[in-house]
Amino acid sequence: MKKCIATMMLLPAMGVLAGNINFDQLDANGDGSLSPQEAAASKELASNFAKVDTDGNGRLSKGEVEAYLNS
Ligand SMILES: [Ca+2]
Ligand SMILES: [Ca+2]
Repeated sequence: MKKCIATMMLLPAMGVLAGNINFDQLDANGDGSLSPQEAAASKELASNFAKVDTDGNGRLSKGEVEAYLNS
């Protein structure tokens, strides 16, 4: 039971970690995708841009960023 409670307390903390990349915050012009310039605001996205951009169109969609974060 104690272990269960600890896990439940850890989950929000993990959410905060994932929240380091906030798509809507990074999408400065609100067009629903991140340009390389917008992604540059996140060190992690900037250094993994090509990896996150799975369809290779030079922009990161919300789905691409979420897929990367969940990988
Ligand atoms: Ca944008
Ligand atoms: Ca893309």
